[in-house]
Order: sequence, then structure tokens, then C-alpha cells
Amino acid sequence: MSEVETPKRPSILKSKDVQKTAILWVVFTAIIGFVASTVQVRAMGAPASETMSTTINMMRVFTWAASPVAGLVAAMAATTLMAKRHYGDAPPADADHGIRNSPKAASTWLVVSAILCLFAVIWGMIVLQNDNAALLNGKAMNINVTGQQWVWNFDYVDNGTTRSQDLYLPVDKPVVFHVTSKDVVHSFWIVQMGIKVDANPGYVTETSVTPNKIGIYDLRCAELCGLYHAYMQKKVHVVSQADYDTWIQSQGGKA
Ligand SMILES: [Cu+2]
Repeated sequence: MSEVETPKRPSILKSKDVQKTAILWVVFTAIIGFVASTVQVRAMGAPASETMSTTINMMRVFTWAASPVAGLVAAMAATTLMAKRHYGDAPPADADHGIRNSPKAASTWLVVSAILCLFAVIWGMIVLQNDNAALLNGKAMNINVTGQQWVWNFDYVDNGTTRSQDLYLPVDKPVVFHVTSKDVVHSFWIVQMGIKVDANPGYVTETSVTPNKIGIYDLRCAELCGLYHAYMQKKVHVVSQADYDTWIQSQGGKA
């Protein structure tokens, strides 16, 4: 009895579909990486704090690290959708390239995704550590922030009992926000400073930042909080220390 010889498979790299997928992978990675790392960063405007500069940098790095993954999925989808789908009784010679049973493919993916996750966790923790440094800064000024449907109130607790619905901040001075809510969950977000924290009823959350550029920035509520949620926004005025003192006195506070 003679043994049945199994025909030798052609190399997977010689498959037309694999080659097409590889080219599309490179193209899609470039497009996805560029669009995703540029559009959202531009939409938020120029950074007004070190926190935001670091955040933008992190978004760029994370996006470029993730885009080959998204690019591969898109390339495989495109190749599949463009392929001839019905071969009847005569499947092509390279049709048996399934990799679902390949230990090599499984272990490669396990290692690659583990490295990507570790990289994201470690980088993220380092950035977070630096971002919250002002929370421990004894010289930081304190502002109590209260969200309610659909306004923000600011209590300048270091300057007497001044309460205002306008947010004024002196430039280059660390500030700690003690954030809470009177009714539902809101989210305190100063877009160009890269800080955002939930405002919960009955609980105080904290976030901090050092604004480093004089100008007018956007404050938004980032948690769907009811009918006028979209209008729960304000301008943040970052001014010189002298202008801040003048403003706080005009509000009845002491400089
Ligand atoms: Cu809100």
C-alpha cells in the first residue's frame, strides 16, 4: 500500500490576496493614522496648558500605535469584499490558507497585543501622574465648581466668598478645581486645557491644571445632562495676575 502524498502548499506570501492585503495594510495605516491624529487635535484648538500639550502628544502616539491594527482589519475587509466569492466545485489552489488553527499566528498576535496594551498602560500612567501634580502643590489656588441644570457656578474660596458664573484664571498659576453637582451628573471640561472630570451630586471630585497662555477658552459640560445640555457651556478667561486681581475685586472679593 503506497502512502498518499499530500500536495505541498504554495507559500502564503505568494498568494495574490495576501499581497493585496499587505499593500492595502500600509496604505490604510497611513491614512487612518494621519486623519485620526490630525482631525481631532485640530478640532480642539491650540493647547493652553502643559497638560493639554502632553495629552495631544499622547493622542498622536496612541493613534499611530493603534492605526496598524485598524489598518489591517480594513485591508482584510477590503480584500475580502473585492474578491470573487463563488468558485463552485473548483476552489483555487491557495484557498486553504486559513490561519485560525495556526499556533504561530495566535502567539504572534498574543505577544503583539500584549506589548501594545502594556505600552498604553505605562505611558498613560506616567502622563496621569504628571497631570495631577498640581493637586499636591500647596501654592495652588482653589476653586469650587458646582454644576446644575444647566449652568456652572464658581466659588473663589481663596478670595473671600466670591461666587461667579464666569471662570477667570490667572496665567501660570496652578489651580485645583473641587467639582460637584446639585442635581444630575455633569462633567467639567476645559477643552484647550485638557482637563475633564465628572461632577457628581453629593460627592466632590478634583482636577487641576496650570493655564500657561493668556486667552479665552471653552468650558463645556461633557455628560448628557438633560434638555439644555448642549448649552451648558462658558468661556474661560485666562488673564494676567493684575487683571485677575482687578476682576476679583470688581466681584467683591479680596485679591
Ligand atoms: Cu451638564
